[in-house]
Amino acid sequence: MTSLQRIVILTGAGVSAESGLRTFRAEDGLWEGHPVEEVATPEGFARDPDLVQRFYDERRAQVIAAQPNAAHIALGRLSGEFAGELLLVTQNIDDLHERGGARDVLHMHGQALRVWCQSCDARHDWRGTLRDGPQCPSCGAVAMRPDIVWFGEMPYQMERIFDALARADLFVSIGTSGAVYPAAGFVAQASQAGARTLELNLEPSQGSRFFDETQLGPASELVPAWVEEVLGG
Ligand code: BV8
Ligand code: ZN
Repeated sequence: MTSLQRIVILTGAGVSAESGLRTFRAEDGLWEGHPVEEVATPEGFARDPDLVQRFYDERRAQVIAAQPNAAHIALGRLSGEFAGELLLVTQNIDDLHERGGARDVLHMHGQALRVWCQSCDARHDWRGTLRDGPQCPSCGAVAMRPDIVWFGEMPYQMERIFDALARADLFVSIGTSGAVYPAAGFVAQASQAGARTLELNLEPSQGSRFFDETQLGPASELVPAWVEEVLGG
């Protein structure tokens, strides 16, 4: 696999499923009884800020309690040992890639362990709760929300992602249903730019037809084997 110079990886909730963090579309599309789009939208936050703050307080605690699994650890190894260029983009808001050893992870949908002050625009690492209206460490206002990209909001660092997709030799999608855009469109962009495309997923995704190759199985098995292959055994 030494011909590989530039890899872009996109991960979704499936890579953290075996760490006990729930995926989005496994059950009836509800989250603790709420349609995801209801609690993960600016309108939902405006309508019922307390509900949304509690929803993310709960997610933050779950992320802190979770442990990285073999897939996160294998990607951490790749991040450290791959001689070419690697961009690891995740849709996940957990920090399990980082705790698995990955460096420079691009969280296109934000992070559970960060908050964003709507008064002074500062962002802070945050492991506590927001339900009790804590003051912003920078400006003292009680105006912090989760630093998470909700439906209808622009994902982070899209230019950087598009540039990497345009130059990639290989695009790998791991543990995502291909249901949410713009992430779901990355495979088509990579393919049009001439990259080979590989999907590692428990079941076929909505975009499986766009991939050159799809391997079906749990990430904790498929990802370590694939990393081993890339790093030349
Ligand atoms: C934007 C943070 C525009 C919140 C998230 C109609 C058509 C097309 C698009 C739209 C449309 N209407 C609206 C849109 C746009 C919308 C969208 O795509 N909606 C969908 C529902 C149709 N997108 C947006 O709003 C995005 N923004 O478009 O902005 C814009 C333009 C200009 C100016 C301003 C704005 C923003 C989307 C981001 C929303 N935030 N997350 C939170 O986490 O609480 S999205 C959320 O769902 C996740 O972050 C994730 O990205 C996304 C998809 O979830 P997945 O990660 O794929 O997880 P899922 O459960 O779906 O699948 C898991 C997969 O893993 C499954 O395939 C399963 O088989 C597999 N699996 C399970 N276990 C394992 C496994 N695989 C391996 N091993 C296992 N063990
Ligand atoms: Zn502030």
